[in-house]
Amino acid sequence: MQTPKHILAQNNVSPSLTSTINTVLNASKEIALLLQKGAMSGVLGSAEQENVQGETQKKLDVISNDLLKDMLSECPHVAGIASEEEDLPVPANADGEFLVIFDPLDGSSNIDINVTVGTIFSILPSNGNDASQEATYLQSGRNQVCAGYVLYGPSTLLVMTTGQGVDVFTLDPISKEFVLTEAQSKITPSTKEFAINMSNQRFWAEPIQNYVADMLQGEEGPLEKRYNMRWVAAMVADVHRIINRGGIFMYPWDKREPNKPGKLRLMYEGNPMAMLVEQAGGIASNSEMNILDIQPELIHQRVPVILGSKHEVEVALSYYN
Ligand code: AFP
Repeated sequence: MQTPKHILAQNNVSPSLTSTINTVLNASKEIALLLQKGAMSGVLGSAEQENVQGETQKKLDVISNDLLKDMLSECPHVAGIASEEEDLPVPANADGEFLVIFDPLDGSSNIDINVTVGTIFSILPSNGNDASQEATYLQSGRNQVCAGYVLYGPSTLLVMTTGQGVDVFTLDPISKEFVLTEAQSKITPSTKEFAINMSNQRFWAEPIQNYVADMLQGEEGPLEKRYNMRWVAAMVADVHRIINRGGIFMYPWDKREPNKPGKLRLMYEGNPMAMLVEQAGGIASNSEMNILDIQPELIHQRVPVILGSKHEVEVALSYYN
């Protein structure tokens, strides 16, 4: 039985980073327990407040955020945290080496209908800078020393990378340990499965309109393949399917809110997922460049996302040229 600690030791990950990751995992185990109890724990429904993105927070969004924030603040290696649910970065320990950035509960509209949600996390070096300042967090995804997600589905899974491939662990409900169940996961380069919210079609830019139209033509169209479509409304679950069996996931720029370049957040969703996808052999782009090379300007910055199986993402990007 190999736990994350064993794998991190094999990969020569420092004790301070291992301890930081372990703190995220301990919080995620508490979140998993609350989700399993569902309505019995009184945590479903709305918290009747909005987050900085103007979205109504679910009770579990707030509880998960507080659990991660409180536990990480106690970890001596954490200099500060940034969360999708917090307006501003939260400084923790002045001597901490790491910044932990997270979406505590991605796909929260799924909570009340008992469908998959997840915690997405990204860890950056603090480089001794002031963790109360947004500028300290504005590092490109290439600086991430760890990225991962915990998926709360029929079983609770941890999918993680420290830059040495992607490993998948399953939470053993008896021992309460994550156990390695797939080492060095790879995304198949070709696919016939796409994920996009089709209800936004009329708002998309021309390249994505054309690409999706060609996919919908199936074998008779220029792509000569019969595609299938899936959409879980939780990026964490859609990306997990792609890591497992390939596919392409798109949340492209659309003209609904022209001053927002996309729906998804660069630091909480784009960067960690891009690192996982790249480490698994796939590609993650904003249609113009690799997501990991974007220099963030704002902590809550949005980003268009096209990611997944290498060959299919290349085909999608060719429509932009
Ligand atoms: P929430 O966590 O606010 O529910 O948003 C989830 C998400 O950011 C991402 O995980 C999904 O892929 C996407 O939104 C779903 O968006 P639609 O509402 O367009 O389906």
